[in-house]
Amino acid sequence: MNAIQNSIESLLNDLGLDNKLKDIAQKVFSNERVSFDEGVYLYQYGSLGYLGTLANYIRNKKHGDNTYFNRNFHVEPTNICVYTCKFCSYSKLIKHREQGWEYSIEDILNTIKKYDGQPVTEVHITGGVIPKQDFNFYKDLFKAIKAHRPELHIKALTPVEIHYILKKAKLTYSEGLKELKLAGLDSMPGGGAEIFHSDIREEIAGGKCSAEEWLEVHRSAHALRLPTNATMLYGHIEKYEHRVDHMERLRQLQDETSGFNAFIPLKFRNQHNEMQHLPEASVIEDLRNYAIARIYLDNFEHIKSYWAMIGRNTSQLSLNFGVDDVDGTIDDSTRIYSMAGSEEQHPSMSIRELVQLIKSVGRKPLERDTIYNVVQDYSSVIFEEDEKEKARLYN
Ligand code: V47
Ligand code: SF4
Repeated sequence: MNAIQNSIESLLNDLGLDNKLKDIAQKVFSNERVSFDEGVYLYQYGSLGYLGTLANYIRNKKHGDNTYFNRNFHVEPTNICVYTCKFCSYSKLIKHREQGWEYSIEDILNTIKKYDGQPVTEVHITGGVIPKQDFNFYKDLFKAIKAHRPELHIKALTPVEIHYILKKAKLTYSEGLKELKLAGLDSMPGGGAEIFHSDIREEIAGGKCSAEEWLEVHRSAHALRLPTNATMLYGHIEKYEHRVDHMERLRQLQDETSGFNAFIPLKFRNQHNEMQHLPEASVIEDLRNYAIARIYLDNFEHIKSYWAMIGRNTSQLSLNFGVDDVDGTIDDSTRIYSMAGSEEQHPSMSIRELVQLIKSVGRKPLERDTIYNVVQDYSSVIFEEDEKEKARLYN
């Protein structure tokens, strides 16, 4: 045993940890993978301080202080949906379509045009699932967006939508995704994953694509060099072992393809949905969950706290619990979380606010594009308003 390992050993002894937590910490410090049982043990017995220390160690080793955000906006083509996920606060059934919205390609293009001349880099497109918005609708939509603004990155469609539209079009995932890519699709977001385990998935999201189908769509996307993200909806009826099972399946696919960019834990928000009787997870549990994700998903480069869903304060705290990305400017263009009770009722942050959020916890703000190329380093950019505030506080 070398000197560093000796001092880690004695530090761990001083912390009064049980042997299993000590072993897990040793594994993390020597870059070894944590097992399924150890993942469950972390959820059961890892304290916030312990988990934060390990996750922060990994985060700092991977990224130092680098913390990423982008300039993005969302398009939600419809909130009408053939599915009835119990956690969803946003969708309306087709029979109540008069209560929802359903945009045409022209409507969406008009939204895209509102950003002409603004330096946004990504449009995130996802929403409900309806027969009318089929494979050809999305192909034509992507072509129209690219014809208008070729450099705008299109991150669009989850396996829920892909599975539905391609089944209807009688195409395999690979055939369909190939055509969508040719039409302009650049990458896929991480939605629709919920909890993979069938005991939970059938209860909260019965009828939509299965875990195996979700994973297969991402496998096909990765084979076509379409990068994707992955999410996990936590804090409802699932148990700790279901969360670890979810991350285990993602870790295995990532071993196979290396196609995932970021993992995004999504906290279940309980307003205006069929599961509103369930309490929400605490902030402590949110932070523990980010930390365990950072520890367990050793082959994921990025862990994102989606500030529109978790709120900007928890997102800021998460930067010391394994998170290195907070998502983007959003420009009040998504309704999914405000309708579910997020504290961010009109999610929109300026570059200055994002930079301030990151800098004030001692991290380095980097604007990225969707695939994590750095667009601009903001660490030494000074905003006039912040200078004035500094002068007021100091003098
Ligand atoms: O799949 C719906 C979730 C997801 C609720 O890839 C809810 O960069 C909590 O996936 N409480 C869609 N969550 C959003 C999504 C996403 C968001 C930001 C960035 C990226 C990315 C992906 O929202 C759905 C579902 O899991 N969701 N309702 C709710 N009440
Ligand atoms: Fe439809 Fe998505 Fe809502 Fe489920 S979460 S009901 S698939 S919009």
